[in-house]
Amino acid sequence: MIVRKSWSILFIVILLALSTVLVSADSDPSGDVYYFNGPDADVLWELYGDREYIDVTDASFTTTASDITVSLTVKDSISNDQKIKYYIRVYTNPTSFYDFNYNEESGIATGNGDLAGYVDTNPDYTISDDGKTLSYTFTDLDTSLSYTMKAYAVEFVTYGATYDDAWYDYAPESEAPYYSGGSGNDNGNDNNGGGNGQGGTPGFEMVTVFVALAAIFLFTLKRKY
Ligand SMILES: [Ca+2]
Repeated sequence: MIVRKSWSILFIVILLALSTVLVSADSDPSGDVYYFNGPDADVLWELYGDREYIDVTDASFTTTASDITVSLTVKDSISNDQKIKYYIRVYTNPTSFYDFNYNEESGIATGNGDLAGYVDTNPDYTISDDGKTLSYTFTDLDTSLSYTMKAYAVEFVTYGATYDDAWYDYAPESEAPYYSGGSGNDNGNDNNGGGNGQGGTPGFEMVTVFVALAAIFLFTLKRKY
């Protein structure tokens, strides 16, 4: 009787674990904002350094059975300046993606390419109590697909510009147009996070699998002793 009960609980634990979350997170150094000199410049991108409100420090997405929650954290706080925009994308390929964009206290979420059809014109986004993290949950998606994240913050020099002089910060760094694929050859102090995010492949943390394995281990111990 006890054995059967144990196995039932174990089964439930495994089911719960497998159906909960997959987290992919990328931290990003601070002080690594780049300046885009405009489409006609000889040098398009140069390291700028610190820039309030758009210095991304973390980007992550969490996948559940039907939803994907995306988050972007900046060093100072999410700004409502009209020249500042925040973009978070999860994509299955370069032309198929879900986008969440935020600017001036309003946002929009869309599906594009193979993922077209998702439109949320009044998205229920959240900003954390400390003002640093912007989050949004895409609902009722096919979460069995393999998603990759790309997030960035941009501050345009001129209001209304869409491709002009501006400051940018990307996470992970490998998604940036100025990413050179290595460390130490971008004039400076970027990529100083050691192995964290270097190479930029978001690592899926199989948190739930470890939970399940730990549960199995504990139940086995209990049954033996
Ligand atoms: Ca940064």
